[in-house]
Amino acid sequence: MGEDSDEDTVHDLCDDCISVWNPNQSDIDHNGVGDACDVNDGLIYISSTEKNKVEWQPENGFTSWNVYEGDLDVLRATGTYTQAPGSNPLAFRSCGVTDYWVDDVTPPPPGKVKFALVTGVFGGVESGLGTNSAGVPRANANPCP
Ligand SMILES: [Ca+2]
Ligand SMILES: [Ca+2]
Ligand SMILES: [Ca+2]
Repeated sequence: MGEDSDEDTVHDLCDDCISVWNPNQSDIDHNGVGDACDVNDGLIYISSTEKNKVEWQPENGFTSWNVYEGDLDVLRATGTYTQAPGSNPLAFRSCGVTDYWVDDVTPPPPGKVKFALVTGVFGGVESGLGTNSAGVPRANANPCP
């Protein structure tokens, strides 16, 4: 049996990202490099599974990052991915971040689910929020200034 360095149940010889736990092996641009490792696919992969931190990969081509956090129930009810800060207890926005993480100071209370989306910024131009499950670009209703 082969070695499985990151213990994601996919042996190193088959793993498209040997050093990062990615059991689903997703590879959005089908280049053989898994989304969890690929910093050239335009997808800003959120890697953190920690409770009080949002962490993402340093995707190439951006100099800063905007982080949008929100209440999943509000997203389901309204379709709003970027919820105005203060509009609900879980809505939060971090703009112009130059690290690859933000501390998440407002973890959700029991029974609530919080989500985070990260965009990249280069030359004053912000990337999109990706697409929804139907392939439609997510709208940014409350972008960072
Ligand atoms: Ca892996
Ligand atoms: Ca890839
Ligand atoms: Ca990427």
